[in-house]
Amino acid sequence: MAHNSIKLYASAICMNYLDMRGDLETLSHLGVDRLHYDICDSYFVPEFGLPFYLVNKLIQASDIPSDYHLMVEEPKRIYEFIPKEDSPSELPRVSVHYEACRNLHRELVALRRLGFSPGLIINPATTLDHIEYVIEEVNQVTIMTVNPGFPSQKMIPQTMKKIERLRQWRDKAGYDLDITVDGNVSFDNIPKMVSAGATALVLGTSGLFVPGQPLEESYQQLMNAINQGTQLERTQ
Ligand code: S6P
Ligand code: MG
Repeated sequence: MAHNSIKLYASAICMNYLDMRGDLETLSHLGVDRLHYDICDSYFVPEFGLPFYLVNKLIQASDIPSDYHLMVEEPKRIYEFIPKEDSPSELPRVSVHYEACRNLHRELVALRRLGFSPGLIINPATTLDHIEYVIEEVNQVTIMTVNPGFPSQKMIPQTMKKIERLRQWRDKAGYDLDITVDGNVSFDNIPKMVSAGATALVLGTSGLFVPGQPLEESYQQLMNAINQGTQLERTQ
């Protein structure tokens, strides 16, 4: 579902672990576009993320398309564990980090060959120049607005410039790709992110799964923040 044409990805690692089925039903009802799965190897980032046995359960229990964020060194080692979904309305999107791949082009081509929609993610310190020669292989570029690894961090302000530049580059070249932001996508930061040119938002503890607050209430705040962003003049 388009929300003012901004896509919403709910970050599964931030769900209520004691009522995941309830959260899934609400997210489905709210019409989120994808469930975002943080997969970690405790090496690229010092965390373990979501195990595939839990991811499989969530996939079986809902028909929300997937968005995998592989925070994993040499991610081709784990492609075989990514669940093959039955007749998904959208191909599962699988994104790898520029910083984690020795042969990035080969990894991205392999993802498409395996039936996934390939995506690429860059860390706050990585410039856009690094992805110039592979951008046409992907359906999504994710700008990390925090360093990867954990929810509940503070957005790094310099990353806003990168969203703007990527949007200008995409529009000028006519690339058909999602510009996604991940990290502290909060009600306060969303207007800036949307006006900078983001087309998809990864929503965690600061923009959807706000502790102690029902998802429906967060969703209303989220819609207001997106509307604010779309009404602001596009930043240059
Ligand atoms: C961070 C991870 C994210 C978080 C999510 C947290 O390493 O890639 O996907 O799970 O963004 O959101 P928040 O609002 O707590 O920063
Ligand atoms: Mg993530």
